[in-house]
Amino acid sequence: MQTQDINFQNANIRVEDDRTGLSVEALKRAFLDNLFYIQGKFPAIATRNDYYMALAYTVRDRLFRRWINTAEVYTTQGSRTVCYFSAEFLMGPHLGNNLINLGIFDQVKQAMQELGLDLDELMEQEEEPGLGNGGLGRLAACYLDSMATLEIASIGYGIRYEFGIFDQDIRDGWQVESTDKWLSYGNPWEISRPEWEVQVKFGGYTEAFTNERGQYRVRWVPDKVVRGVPHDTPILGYQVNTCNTLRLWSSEAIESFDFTAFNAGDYSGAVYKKMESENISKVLYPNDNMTQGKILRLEQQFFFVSCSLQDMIRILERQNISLDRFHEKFVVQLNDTHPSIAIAELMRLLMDEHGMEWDQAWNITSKTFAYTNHTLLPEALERWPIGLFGKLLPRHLEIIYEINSRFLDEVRLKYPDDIARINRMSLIDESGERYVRMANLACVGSFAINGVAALHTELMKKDVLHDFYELYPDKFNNKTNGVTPRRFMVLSNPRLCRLITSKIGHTWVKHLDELHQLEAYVDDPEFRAEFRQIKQAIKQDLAQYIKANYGLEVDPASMFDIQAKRIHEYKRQHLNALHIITLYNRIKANPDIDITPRTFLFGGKAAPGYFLAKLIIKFINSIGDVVNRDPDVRGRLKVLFLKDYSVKFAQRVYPAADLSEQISTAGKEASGTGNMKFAMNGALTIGTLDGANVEILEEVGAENFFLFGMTAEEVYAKRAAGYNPMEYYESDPELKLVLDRVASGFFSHGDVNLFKPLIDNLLYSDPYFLLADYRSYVDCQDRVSLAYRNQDHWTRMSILNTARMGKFSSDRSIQDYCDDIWKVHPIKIELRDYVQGGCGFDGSTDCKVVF
Ligand code: 26W
Repeated sequence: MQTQDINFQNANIRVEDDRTGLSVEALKRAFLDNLFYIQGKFPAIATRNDYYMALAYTVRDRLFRRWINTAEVYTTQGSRTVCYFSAEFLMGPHLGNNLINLGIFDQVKQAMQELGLDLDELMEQEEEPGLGNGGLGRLAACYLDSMATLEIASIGYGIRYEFGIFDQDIRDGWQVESTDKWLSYGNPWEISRPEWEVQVKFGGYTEAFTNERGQYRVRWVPDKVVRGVPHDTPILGYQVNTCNTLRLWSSEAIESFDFTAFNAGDYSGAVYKKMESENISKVLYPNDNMTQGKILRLEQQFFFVSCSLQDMIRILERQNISLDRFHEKFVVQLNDTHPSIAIAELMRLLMDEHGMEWDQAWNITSKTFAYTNHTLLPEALERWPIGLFGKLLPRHLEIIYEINSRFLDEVRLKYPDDIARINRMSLIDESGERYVRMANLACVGSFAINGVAALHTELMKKDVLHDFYELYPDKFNNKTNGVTPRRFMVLSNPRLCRLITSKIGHTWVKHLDELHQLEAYVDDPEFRAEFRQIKQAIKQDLAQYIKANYGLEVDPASMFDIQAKRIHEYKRQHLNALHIITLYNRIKANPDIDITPRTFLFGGKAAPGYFLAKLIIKFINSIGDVVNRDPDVRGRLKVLFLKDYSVKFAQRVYPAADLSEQISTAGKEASGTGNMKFAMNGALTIGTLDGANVEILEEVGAENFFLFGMTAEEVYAKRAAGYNPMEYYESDPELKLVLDRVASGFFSHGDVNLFKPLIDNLLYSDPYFLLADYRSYVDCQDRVSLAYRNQDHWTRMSILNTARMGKFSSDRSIQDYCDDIWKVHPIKIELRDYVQGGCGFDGSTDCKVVF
């Protein structure tokens, strides 16, 4: 770069004004500049997307200054960096969030208005990166926001899927999937860094040899090598200058064509190899809580983990820090077991590529990783058939065998002759076909293991990871999940936030506990009225959206009863459906019955291969078809399935809810995070004692929460005693009528077969105890209906929910991770002036920026 030629003095003025200036004038100028010089358009012919892109680049410039600044400080000050390894990051749209965190939302709104544009419309234009399925991916995104806000040096490492979670359409009541082409208009928020690409090996074989110093070594001879190219997205904290990095890897072929094959005339063979390499980061697996055992999935996991660890080693080398100190400079948080192959890969890198001996490599590795468990469902526990694993990762299988043999010696020492225990704890499942157990690997290779809510951590210790808890009790800890109030309050619910700020000031956004101060206003009728009017106005907006997009009239005065989350039997959307039919039956039996009007809204995707989940969607839509049209109902009940639930849409839904449905079978939902987002926005929860519901109940008080259903212990006991759902069917006439109506074809145009799999499942096995919880649920819903009739009291409860949700900020979660697991501290980033200050360009400092 010809840096000497730059006239710094003049450049400085320009940089300040058009690239970094935050005034309305500077923003307008920069926006038009970007429209001309990046989009190549003038206003008369620019599309809405051109405007969105021009604005995105305008905002990006403001991020870059802070990003470079942050990278420089991290490089020169050498701090411990948290590396968050996750196969999913469900970031949601970037534009609005960056405006909030930069503190320029109002300025940009005004700038756009002065140019005749509407900021809301431009934000609507953004195609969100749906690089995750649900809770786990969204949690990773909230945690990046909080780490930056708390000024913690961190990198999010993951996969840049070309196609994220599928788009969902509903046709004839059924879910129909189509590919998510989020990159088709380009992505202004990322910057690719081909100069930092790495290579990743797959397959082949290993061979032992003795090196020149007479040491035993192993060499891995792969049969496939692919390139990993990093794509970086800046992650700015709220009202700080810390701007961290989300680094996502995309896979590419080593050579565009395999020229040996090409020259030999095998053109299609050569092209095939390229395609195969690029397949690795092609598409997100759309399963949530269900393993599929596909080789491509293991390739994805190994690919991003290997890229990331090599990247971390490169960063250390550039800083001239010895690899012996890897664990001092980095801590890696494993977001579930999906990245747990990292434990074997770090061992391999340290030993085979960097010449370390086993003991030293293990010392480093076992001080580097911490593991978060996100699910107790047995079908979600990852295990790979040995044959498949060894074929793809022959060297890692050897390393895992060695870790296992040393580990089992330790177990034997503590529990001599306890063969059953040794079999359970082995990294290899040998009870039938042999498998590698990824959770066991994660437990052995990590210095900390945590669950995501108090109840979940207890159940984890009691059940799935019990043996590991007995062996390593000190490794176990709880870190209750949290969500970012920036996206899920400030951005999504500006009206409520203005009201809150008018009463208690603005610092609550960073210190969510301060919401407690709202309790002082709960008896103030004016405050209650304002609070209620805001909810009403938001419901009105959603009603309008529904009318425009679905042609359905819903009454904003009715109770908005919402269940929005992945569709899964354990989450029991069908229990909610049974309640709707119950109310419908009551109306049919007595058309003049006094029923609290409700609008039932559902949203969520089903895994494409999950038959019953897809049937539940059809079931809800079929109920809607009947209920919404029945003149007897006279608009008192409305049922709607909102298609293509996403982060963007979630932001619209949470603030509009009166009632939040958190009705999973106790013991099944690890935490839940939607439950927190609803409650923060003043929805009341109807829920079981499951996941974080337990802690929400504890915070808001039993009088402000609608609790029903069996406890986890009661569920276990009932299962152990032999559960017979038929008994409930026989003994509860209201329940019987509901199921009989469905079975009779009432909701399926007389087709008695359509919902038979669902009904049979409930009557003959009911693995999630819907029938056992039905009565308690319906009675509780009756209490909800009654409570809603006293709007003043309802609002009071609603305010207390918002006021008492401080614990569930992801800032609190991240602070706990920092204190108890990562042992890291904030690093203040002072904004400095690059052009005048130097940063190596003009020789005034000797820093090297390596991020
Ligand atoms: C390998 C297939 C697979 C895919 C995703 C297995 C498991 C998963 C995730 C762990 C599922 C998931 O998202 N779990 C959710 O994690 C949230 C964040 O901790 C919790 O709030 C939810 O309760 C939990 O279901």
